[in-house]
Amino acid sequence: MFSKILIANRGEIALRIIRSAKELGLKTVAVYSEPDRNALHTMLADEKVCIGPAKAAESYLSIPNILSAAEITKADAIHPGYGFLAENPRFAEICETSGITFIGPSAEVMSLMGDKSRARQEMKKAKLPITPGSDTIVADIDEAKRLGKKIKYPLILKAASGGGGKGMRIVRAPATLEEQFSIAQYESKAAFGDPSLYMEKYIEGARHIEIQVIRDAQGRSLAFGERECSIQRKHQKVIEETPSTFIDEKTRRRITKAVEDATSFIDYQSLGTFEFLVDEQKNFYFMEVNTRVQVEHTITEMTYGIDLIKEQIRLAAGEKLSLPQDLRMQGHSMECRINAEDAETFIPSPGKIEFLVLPGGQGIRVDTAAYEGWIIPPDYDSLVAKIVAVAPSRKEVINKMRTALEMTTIVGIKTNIPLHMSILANSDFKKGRYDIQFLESMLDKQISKRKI
Ligand code: MV4
Repeated sequence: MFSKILIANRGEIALRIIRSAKELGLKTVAVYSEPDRNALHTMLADEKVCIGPAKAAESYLSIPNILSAAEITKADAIHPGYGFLAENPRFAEICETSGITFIGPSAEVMSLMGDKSRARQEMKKAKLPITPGSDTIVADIDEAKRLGKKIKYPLILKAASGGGGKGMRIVRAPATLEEQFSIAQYESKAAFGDPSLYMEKYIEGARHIEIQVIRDAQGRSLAFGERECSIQRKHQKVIEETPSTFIDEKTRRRITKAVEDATSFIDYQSLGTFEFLVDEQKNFYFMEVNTRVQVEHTITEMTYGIDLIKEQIRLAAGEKLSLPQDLRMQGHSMECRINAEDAETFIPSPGKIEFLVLPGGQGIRVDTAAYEGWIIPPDYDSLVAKIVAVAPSRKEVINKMRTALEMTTIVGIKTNIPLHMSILANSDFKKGRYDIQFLESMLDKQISKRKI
C-alpha cells in the first residue's frame, strides 16, 4: 500500500478522497491555487502545496506544477478526482514514468477510451451493442452523405475527441447535413484541437443509464446496478438515482454481465463507468467509458454500503478487490447537485457563504467543501454540495430529499435548490416517467407559462 497520496483536485471531491485516504491510514497532500488558500481541502490534508494562481491552466491543470508538488512531498501516488487532469493520458503516462502511481487505469486504456470512435470500435469487438453508425471517423462530407443514406435520419455527429456531449450535432434531414457537418468539425477543432467526427443513428426518447465497474490487477471484474442520469440540462447532470424505474432485473443482469466482460476484454484495471443510451424498447447502446471516478458515484455507495474511492486506491496499489462478487443493492438512492447559480437563469453565483445549514439524519449524506465564511471563487465549476439520500423505496427517498432540501439554508449565494424542488414535485418525475429531454422541456413549459 502507498504511504502518501497527493490529491490533484479541489472542492468536495478532494475532501472525499482525503477522507478515504485517511481511513486507509495514508498521509495526504493537498495542492491548491491562490484563491483556494482557505479551502477545506487545503486545511484538512496533512500537507499542502500552492501550485499557482486562480486560472486552472496555471494550477490544477499544470502537469509540471503538480508533479513538482508530488516530488517535493515524496508522495507515491496521485489521485486526480474528476475533471481537470483526470482523463488526460499524457498526465497518467508522465506520472508512471516519474515513478508515481496514477490512481486510475493505464495511460494506454485511457487514451483508447478517450478516442470515442475507437472506443466504439473496441466495444463492438467486446460484443457490447452499439447504435448503427460509422465504424471509424467520417473523412469528409461526401462520406457523411453516403453514410447518412445508409444509417437513415435522424442522425448525430459526434467529436472523436469529445465526450460528455460537447461537439455533438443532431441532423434531422439530409438537407442540413452539409452545414451541420462543418459546424461540428469547427466546434470540435476549437474545443479539442481535433476536428474528427463520427456518426451514429440518433436515438429518440432515450434514457441515459450508466454502469459502475471495478476490476483488479488479478482480473476480477465487478459491475454494479445502474445509475439513471437522464435528468440533465446542457449535458450537466442535475439529479441522479439508482436503481432506474425503467430497468427490470433481467435487463440489469444482462447489462452488468456485458460490462464485466467488456472491462476484461480491454484489460481495464481500475474503477470506471460505462455510459449507455436505453431506447423505449429497452435496447441498450454503448456510448462511452468514463475512466475517472464520477460525481454521482455516491448513489452507488449508498445502495451497496461500500466505499468506491477506497477500493480504487487499493486497486491502484495492486491489491485485490475486497468486495464479494454477489453484492446486492438495497433500497433506492438519489443525488441532487446543489450548484451556486441562479435557479432560473443558470447564471453562476460565486461569492461568500454568509450562513449555512446543511441537512442530516438517517439516510442523508452531504458531500461538500463549503463552510460559513468560505468565498466560492468564480474560477471553477459551480458545484457546492451533493445532497444524497437513501431509503427503502423511491417514494420514500423523494420525500426524504424534499425534506432535506427544505431544511437546507444557504445564504450569500444563489443556488439551484428551487429547481430541485420543482423537479421533485413534478408528476411525471414522481412516476419515474422521464427521458433525456425531460428537464429541458419542463423548463420550456415553465417559461411559456410565465409569458402567458
Ligand atoms: C446519443 C444520443 C442519441 N443518439 N447518441 C450525450 C452524451 C454522450 N456521452 C452521448 N450523448 C448522446 N448520444 C445517439 N446515437 C443522445 C445523447 C444525449 C443527449 C443528446 C442531446 C441532448 C441531451 C442529451 C443528453 C444525454 C445524452
